[in-house]
Amino acid sequence: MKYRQVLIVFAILAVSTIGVLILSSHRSMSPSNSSSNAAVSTSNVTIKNYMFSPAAIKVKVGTTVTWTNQDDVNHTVTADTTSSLAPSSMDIPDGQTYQFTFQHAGTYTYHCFPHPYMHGTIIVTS
Ligand SMILES: [Cu+2]
Repeated sequence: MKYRQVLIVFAILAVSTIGVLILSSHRSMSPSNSSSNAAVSTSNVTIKNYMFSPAAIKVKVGTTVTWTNQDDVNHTVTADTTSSLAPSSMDIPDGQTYQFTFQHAGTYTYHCFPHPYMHGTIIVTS
């Protein structure tokens, strides 16, 4: 009877130890998984190889974001929704920059007018 109780306690300990190990391994995996999708805290976006990099950034209200074109073709920063509160550049030639100051919190998605497959997102928080 005593031996059986010890066995049961041992079994419970073993199961809970395995459970903790599984949980902790999942927890250690999640940061690397989420960071690949998460918006980067920066106010600088590089345009290179027909991509906005980082594609998704996050800034505080009042931040001026600078886009720098490093391709030898013109790109634009054109908000998906037309609004005076959202960025809308003219052509940005190679080596030139465009700046926009975000005055309102929100999520701003944008693209490049000549290359609509180029996409970017700015998450502005108060
Ligand atoms: Cu472009």
